[in-house]
Amino acid sequence: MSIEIINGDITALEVDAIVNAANRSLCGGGGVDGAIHRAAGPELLAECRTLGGCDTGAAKITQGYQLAAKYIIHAVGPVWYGGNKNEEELLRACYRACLELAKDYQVETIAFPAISCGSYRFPIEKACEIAIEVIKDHLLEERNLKVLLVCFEDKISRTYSRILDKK
Ligand code: AR6
Repeated sequence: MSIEIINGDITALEVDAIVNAANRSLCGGGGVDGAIHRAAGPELLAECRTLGGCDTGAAKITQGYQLAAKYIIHAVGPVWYGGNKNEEELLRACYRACLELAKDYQVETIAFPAISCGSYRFPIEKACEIAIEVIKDHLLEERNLKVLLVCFEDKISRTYSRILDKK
């Protein structure tokens, strides 16, 4: 099964699609969202403005503009409020929505940041487990898809490695 953990900046990857950890406005922000908008250039914001925002747990796709990636899949993860606001299911839905879009657009390689693990404060262990569970499930049907889990923090790459080794 093709899941690879890599460290570094998602904006530099030569893949078919990178995923953005966006907010509901889809109009940019900090963290990985800010980095992607800076690297892709202003045409990205122009396209995002036509999309009418995005619900939490859902995703929308745009072109990659100045990125090497052909597409950007903008996913809106949940803010962690303590666990009683359906956060885990929303994060699951978010990963599923990205993978469905990837399928619709014939994406062969997709790179994910750790959605909701920064400003949105999702517990890292839980978020990594959800990501791997949903991706593994999807890979049972989409055997040719290659998935990169891109880590900007050591703690996240260590957590992914541990979970992947265990399963
Ligand atoms: N490449 C890969 N991963 C990165 C990069 C990068 N260039 N930069 C940061 N990360 P966050 P969220 C990691 O806060 O929690 C934004 O303002 C980062 O270390 O970017 O889903 C949006 O507009 C962390 O592990 O996203 C929203 O308002 C992970 O990406 C809000 O933040 C996610 O951190 C979304 O919050």
